[in-house]
Order: sequence, then structure tokens, then C-alpha cells
Amino acid sequence: MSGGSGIGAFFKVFVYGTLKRGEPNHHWLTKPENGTANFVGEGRTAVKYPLVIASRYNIPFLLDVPGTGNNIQGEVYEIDDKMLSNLDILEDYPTYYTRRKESILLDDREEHCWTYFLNGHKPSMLQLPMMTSYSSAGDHGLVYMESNNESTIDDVL
Ligand code: PCA
Repeated sequence: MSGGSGIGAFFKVFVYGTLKRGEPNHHWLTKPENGTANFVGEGRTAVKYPLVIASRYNIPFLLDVPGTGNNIQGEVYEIDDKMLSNLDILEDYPTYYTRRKESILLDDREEHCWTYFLNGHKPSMLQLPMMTSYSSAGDHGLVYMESNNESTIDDVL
């Protein structure tokens, strides 16, 4: 089934951070109780964006500043409406994150995928190193820390 409306609808989502394979929140996408997610392929954003690591928990943030930064590498998944609702909970949408459809370039085609962006940011975040591809275990040494605290990202807004 495909399409964007009605019961049983499927959606494409582009993940660039902790939801990728091998990253600390990937289990959200594989947990059956959260809904379904099928890996489609690797892709990159057609538009450049800043991808930085910030907050005291070393969270990766995609900032809504088109044209600044890099074409971001990530993964495309086809998910059901239940999984989309659960990702919205994880990303605290719409309070802390917004999501919108972005053009993602895969090997042989373009897909329009839901992508989460931070809602607003301190100007100083644009001074941070801008990545192309996120990994919690990267050379930056800023390992992601889990937190259920509601004020997790207050220090970046
Ligand atoms: N996980 C989401 C958005 C930010 C994050 O940590 C992702 O991987 O796309």
C-alpha cells in the first residue's frame, strides 16, 4: 500500500541522526510495538543544511537554515502511521522539532521524505562544526547520552 492519507497509509521518513542503523535510537524503528519501518536506502538531502552536535546530551540537530552546511547523509525508511506517531513522540513534535517533506536523493531517484528539524536555535549553534554524516561514535568524541528529561534541549534554544 502507498499514499499519504487514509487508514493504513505509509510514509517515507529521512533519518540523519540517532535513528540510523548502528546509532543509539535505532531500536525505535525496529520495535514492533512502535509500528513498522522498512529500510528503503541511503540518501542525502538535495539542499544543504547545518547538522551539528549540541546540548549537554550531545544530540545531533538539523538546523532549518537551507543553503548552509552540507548535503546530509542519512537513511530513508517507509513507515506506517503508527510509527510516524511514535517518532513524533521521540522528537517531541511539534514542541521542539518540526517536520516537513524534504527532497532526498537516493542512488537512482529522488524521494520526498518527512525530515525532523529543530524548531529555532541559538545563533551560536551555527559556529559549531557542521557534519555531513552523523555518528555518535565519531571522531568528535561527543557520544550521545540518553535522557528522558523534558528540559533536555533547553540549553540550545
Ligand atoms: N534522531 C532523528 C532526528 C534527530 C535524532 O536524533 C533522526 O535520526 O533523524
